[in-house]
Amino acid sequence: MSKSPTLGKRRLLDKVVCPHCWTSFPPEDVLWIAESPTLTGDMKLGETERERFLPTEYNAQGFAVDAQGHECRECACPRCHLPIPLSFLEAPTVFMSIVGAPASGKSYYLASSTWFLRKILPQKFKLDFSDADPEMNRRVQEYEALQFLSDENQLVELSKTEEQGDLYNSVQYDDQVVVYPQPFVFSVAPAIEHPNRNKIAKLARTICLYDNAGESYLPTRDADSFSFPVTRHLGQSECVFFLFDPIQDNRFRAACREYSDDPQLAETNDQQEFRRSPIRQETILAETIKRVRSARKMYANDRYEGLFVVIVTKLDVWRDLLPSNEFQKDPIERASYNGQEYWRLQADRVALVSSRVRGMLMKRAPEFVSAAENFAKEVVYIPVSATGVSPQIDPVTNRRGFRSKDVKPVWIATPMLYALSRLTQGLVPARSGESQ
Ligand SMILES: Nc1nc2c(ncn2[C@@H]2O[C@H](COP(=O)(O)OP(=O)(O)OP(=O)(O)O)[C@@H](O)[C@H]2O)c(=O)[nH]1
Ligand SMILES: [Mg+2]
Repeated sequence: MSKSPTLGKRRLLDKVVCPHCWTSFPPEDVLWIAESPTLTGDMKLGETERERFLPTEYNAQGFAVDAQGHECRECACPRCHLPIPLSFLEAPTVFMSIVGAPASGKSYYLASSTWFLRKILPQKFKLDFSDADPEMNRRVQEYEALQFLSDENQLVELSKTEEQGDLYNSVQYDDQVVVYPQPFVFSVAPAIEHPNRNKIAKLARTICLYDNAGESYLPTRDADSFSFPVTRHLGQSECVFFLFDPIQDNRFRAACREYSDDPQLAETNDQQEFRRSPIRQETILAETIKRVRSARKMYANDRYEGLFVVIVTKLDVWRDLLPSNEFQKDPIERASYNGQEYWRLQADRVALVSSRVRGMLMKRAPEFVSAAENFAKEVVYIPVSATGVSPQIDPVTNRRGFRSKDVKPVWIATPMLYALSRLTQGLVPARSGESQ
């Protein structure tokens, strides 16, 4: 038995950031979760949770051994005691936040994009893209299964993300309870066939994403607080995906009605029916900017150094507002280098579409564009449709939903491919204008 916390031959990072409470700590401080069923009870998480402990013994593979002699496989944060996948100790984490108004399409975007990334990344980019912890990602998997694997004739709808419930974890600190949002965690690394497979230790990343209820981004006092820090991942995020839904904006709605009969465009004063908030999306952007600034302790004139991606959702409804026929295919292509074929992102095509979408937003929501660009150094506008079609209404039950056979997302993997190409090195190659 060894006494070293090196996790066998694995190379550990110098610093780990907890995906729950965002505390950073050296990997040797990580707690382990007892494997033995008799070792239960944790002062922060309750009596039914398995014991957390700082090990004194490790086996030859580098796994901690609990007081009953069982090999442990799971780690926990030394501050909040919530579980941390081992990949957080090994591969640098890229934090990303999905932000937007209620019903702007965040959960549909998340489900469709992860579903397609699970295909495109291995098939085209020769990358492994997997759940860093399937238990933590259970909700995303449920969304994906509902959207893509349901009975093809049945109308299904993803439910609204709640502000409480099983997407949150409560931690007891002395006399204070703090509620954290559930992170979704993915590992991305070069697969066997990837030309840089030998650099896996350098290139592998852990991706940590959050999907809040839109209400948590509204400028109200109890949306986010010390004991309910549900959007404080913004302080860590290297990439903010801000979802702008044109059909929630009156300046777009009238124009969209000329081209689409999506029920979300119906003239109804019943905000509840389509879960729309009366608070405008520019206000939500302003509140997000305020929170990022405060979480990152930025000065008034500092600009956000991360990537700010405005994802303009529900493209199937407003596509005719763009003078563009760019969306038949994903912006990726096959290329070759030294006789070896590979796939790359057509970043120049994304930039062209971004400038068209920016022009469209500038015409109808100029204050949104100017606030985003004043805040972040790099802003890109990427249109997507998570479904490719409008929701249908079941004549019998009057419920809305989509049939899995109709769902054909458009450009859905583009925001993440773009983010990976900008924020990681060597994982997703990109064609810029010069390298054609
Ligand atoms: N036409 C069209 N409708 C969409 C699309 N994506 C989502 N919707 C509709 O928009 C509604 C809201 O989408 P959600 O993904 O649940 O919105 P959200 O931002 O997660 O909302 P909250 O969880 O309340 O914050 C859905 O019920 C769908 O009917 C799309 O790509 N096209
Ligand atoms: Mg949601």
